[in-house]
Amino acid sequence: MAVTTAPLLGLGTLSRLPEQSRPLLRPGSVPAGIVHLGLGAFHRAHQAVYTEEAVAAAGGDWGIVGVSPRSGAVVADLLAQDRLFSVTSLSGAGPRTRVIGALAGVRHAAADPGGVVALLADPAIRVVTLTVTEKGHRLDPVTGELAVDRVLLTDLATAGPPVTIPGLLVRGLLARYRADAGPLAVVSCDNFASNGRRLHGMVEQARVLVPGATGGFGDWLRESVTFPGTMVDRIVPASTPATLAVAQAALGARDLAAVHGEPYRQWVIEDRFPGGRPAWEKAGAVLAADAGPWERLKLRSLNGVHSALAYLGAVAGRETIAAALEIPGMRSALERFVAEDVAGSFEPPPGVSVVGYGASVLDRFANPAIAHATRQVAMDGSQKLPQRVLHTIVDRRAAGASPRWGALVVAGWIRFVQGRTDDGRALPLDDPLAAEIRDRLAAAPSTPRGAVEALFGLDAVFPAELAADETVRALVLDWLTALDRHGVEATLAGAS
Ligand code: CS2
Repeated sequence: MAVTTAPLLGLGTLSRLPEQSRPLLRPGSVPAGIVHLGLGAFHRAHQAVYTEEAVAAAGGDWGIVGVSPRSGAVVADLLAQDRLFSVTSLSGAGPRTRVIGALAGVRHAAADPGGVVALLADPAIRVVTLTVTEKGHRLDPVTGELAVDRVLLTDLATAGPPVTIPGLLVRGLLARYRADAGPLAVVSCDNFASNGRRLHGMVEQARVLVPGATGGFGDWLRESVTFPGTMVDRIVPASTPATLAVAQAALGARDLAAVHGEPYRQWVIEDRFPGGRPAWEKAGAVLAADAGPWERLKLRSLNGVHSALAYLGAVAGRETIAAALEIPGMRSALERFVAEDVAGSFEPPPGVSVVGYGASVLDRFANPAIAHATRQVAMDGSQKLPQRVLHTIVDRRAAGASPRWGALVVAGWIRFVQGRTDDGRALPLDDPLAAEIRDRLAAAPSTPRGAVEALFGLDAVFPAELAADETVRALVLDWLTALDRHGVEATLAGAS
């Protein structure tokens, strides 16, 4: 019997898709107005969805040109599918799949950096959005200073094709200035504190290393380019073969670029767009004068808790976030982290209860339909810990408090980077500072105190005043000693 292979998703299959799965826009029907750097799963399930709904509701030439900085695979898949891809929302109510038609184009920066620079100088482009991860910004997580290594220096100071995000962005902005192509908003959609201000700082620090990027260019940047801050939120695990299978079952077509996530989503955006923007508020986005309180709420009460579940869960041998949350004592420890440490560490947005928000976050993490790998969330801890956990600890210490539960998360991270589960299986360390972390641990006495001393010396992660804080050291050492002696499950079961 002949095996019929489902057709590949594309313009030719649109009419055969179930009504509820059809895109709101036809790719290519909306002229480009946005360049997005970082064509990963999160962008496809978040900004692209908001933008499609905004344009469908209020119009505007806001097609997205999606740029993949490194991977050519996603670009090839999207080109083969006429730039169409699907997003599946997963919940207890079952999967819901919709095809998104917001992409007006796709580019592979590594293959054509000059083309991306020219794109940023195109007057039709009035907004640039980025999801390039914390490490993609090449900023020191503690100071926010540009981490200028040999690769970045070469990329900025020589005339060769740019290979880094700072290189691409500054060269693109310089080309735009020289082409007098008009104002622009450059919007960070990554999870770090003051993301708009830090991205602005990255551009300012990088441009002084680029020949010709001073003088009038600096004035133009100040007058014509904004860097609105944002808070972005949707749980979107990496796609797996199961993601593609669910999409194919829903669409009757193969989608090589399918992504999946929870139904919930949120986007808070500082409304500073000199060249205009899509009506994202029509798709449910929140426009704010200052995204800061929302960022802190989300980074500390969601991402901080996510990291805690990732480290403690992975060490306890749990593969997913939902499974880690089921460890006896875990939910109450996280509720106390939010209530006793996070809630008092910052001023929340008006009318928002941090404890209430924290409870809703735990319900989202418990979503049985989402298999979010603890190891994925555990990646890049050295880049994530500062804004997710250490800022809470520093602010609580400044208020004279003892952030006991925040210290548990730090101890969990240390246990994780030691590289073994409680039952002795190896744990991967996917982190830009992996080599330094391993070297420091190897050079230290293999005791909890040795590990704390070794890692608190990482000034790219622990600010000096925190590293020297005896109260915090003692709290972390207490937890690490318990985790080391009794393991995660017994430690959480006994935590009170
Ligand atoms: C996660 C985030 O992988 C991670 O670090 O904590 O991607 C998280 O899922 C999103 O920020 C949720 O909005």
